[in-house]
Amino acid sequence: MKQAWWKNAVIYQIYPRSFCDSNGDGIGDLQGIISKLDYLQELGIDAIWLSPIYRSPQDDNGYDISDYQDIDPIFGTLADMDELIAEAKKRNIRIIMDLVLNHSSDEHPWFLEAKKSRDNPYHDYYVWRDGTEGTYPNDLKAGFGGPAWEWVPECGQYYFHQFSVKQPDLNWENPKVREEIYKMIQWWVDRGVGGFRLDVIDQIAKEPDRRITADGPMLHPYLKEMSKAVFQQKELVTVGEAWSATPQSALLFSNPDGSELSMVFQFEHILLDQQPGKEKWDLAPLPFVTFKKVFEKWETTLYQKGWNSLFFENHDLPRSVSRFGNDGEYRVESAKMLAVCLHGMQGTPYIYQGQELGMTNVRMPIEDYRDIELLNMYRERIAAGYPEKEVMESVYAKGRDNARTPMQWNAEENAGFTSGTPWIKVNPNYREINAEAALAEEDSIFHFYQKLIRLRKELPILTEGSFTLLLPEDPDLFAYTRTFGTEELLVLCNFSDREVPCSLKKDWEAGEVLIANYDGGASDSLRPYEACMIRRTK
Ligand code: TEU
Ligand code: CA
Repeated sequence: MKQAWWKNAVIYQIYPRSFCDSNGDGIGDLQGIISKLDYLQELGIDAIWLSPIYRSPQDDNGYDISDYQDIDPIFGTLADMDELIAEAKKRNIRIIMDLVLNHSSDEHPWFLEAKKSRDNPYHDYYVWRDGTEGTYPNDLKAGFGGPAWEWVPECGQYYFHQFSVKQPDLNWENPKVREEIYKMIQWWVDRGVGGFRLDVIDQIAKEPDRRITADGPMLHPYLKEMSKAVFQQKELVTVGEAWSATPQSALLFSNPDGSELSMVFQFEHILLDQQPGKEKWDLAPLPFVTFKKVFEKWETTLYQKGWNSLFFENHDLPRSVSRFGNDGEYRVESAKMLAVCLHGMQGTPYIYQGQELGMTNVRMPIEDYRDIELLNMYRERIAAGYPEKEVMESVYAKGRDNARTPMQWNAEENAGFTSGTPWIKVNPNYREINAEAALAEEDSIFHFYQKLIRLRKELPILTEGSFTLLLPEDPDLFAYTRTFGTEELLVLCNFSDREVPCSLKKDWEAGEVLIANYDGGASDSLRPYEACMIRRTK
């Protein structure tokens, strides 16, 4: 059987609002993306995951959809979308759409009908519970703060929302909802899209009365039904976002028989640098040894029985160079080291826009932030008496806007992102960190990523090889091997800003260095954030 194309693919995520603005209104758009396709082709990626561009009131930057079959005017038109799909195709790039199926916008026609009365034909498209005003059905909380229930006087009922009040949860128990969704997905497949990323897919099968939000009993049956209805055609790739995923559930999600999805995004490595049992805003240092063991667990459990997706960044997360590397003195070295660490593993790697430039977190006054999650948290914590300084430290470390400042294209005003006023401020470091500078420099992070992507195409061991963690207890080094037939690959990464002794390099002296972020150097130590990949034959 032919290997699925996405097994040695690298996928690039675009957050359209912040990528490239073609018409000066300060918001990135589809024509802006089209104008940068050559850049992406040069990087070498196989597919683009587009964060939502559907019609939306933009309460949560497009993750609140009011028409699944239209493009929001701020991003362009359906004709622009067709053009993007066609232009990408010319460059062998597939377009992956972001499907938000757990909830819609409260401005979606279904919801506008549903909230009119209990006997409206669309009422049952959403999740309602009886009650009296002021007494919530239960104490479930919404993702973006406050209760998960909102009162609608016309119905004398509450609707359920796991995210903002403007994101009512769809009722997957209703077969009509599922049918409408499959029809809509097929419509996009027919337009030529190459796959889908499924937003919070583990939350669709909720049972709020039993306080079940993620991973409900009906989740996998629904996924199997949807997969059969629309995903098993045209080599589509599907990746589910699943914060609740465990290696065991991932074996179901990514079963190689194709009965559910191609792969899931799991977040175990992302949830480590916070205080146990608390929120992401409650900061804690990264437990590095656990971090390595988490990857080991995922790499070994899914080997030949499932499929991993590999990522350090996305539009909800801080910049990896600031979070796991060093965004000061060793920014370039550590950005490359993180790339080697991730791209050496088995699974499909994802690059989030700007990661290939080593873009960093940002620090701004609170008025300059735009994210609903961050702003709600700020208000709640200040009201609860947290010191302002502490709240801002959480914002700087974990706020989603870290990833949403405009893409840095060049050293001109607003980083070349827009000729107008950007919807969110540009990171002031754009004069140094930008695509134009990276393209001009042979040793740039961009060219390093380009090489890693090429290696994945050339070396089957990167796609197929088994994973063995070395030096599991080492507090600074992340070292592992991949093995495939008679070939072996060593991946060696120093996560510290100090020179660290290491004998592995010497052991592998006879091997071929495939990629490294330093030249030469001692054979018995690794310099700050040094990383390399070495191949040998047994
Ligand atoms: O994110 C899922 C989600 O649970 C987020 O709220 C996540 O926990 C948070 O951003 C991390 O701090 C998805 C989308 O990726 C996100 O952008 C949306 O806001 C959310 O779903 C609602 O659709
Ligand atoms: Ca625009």
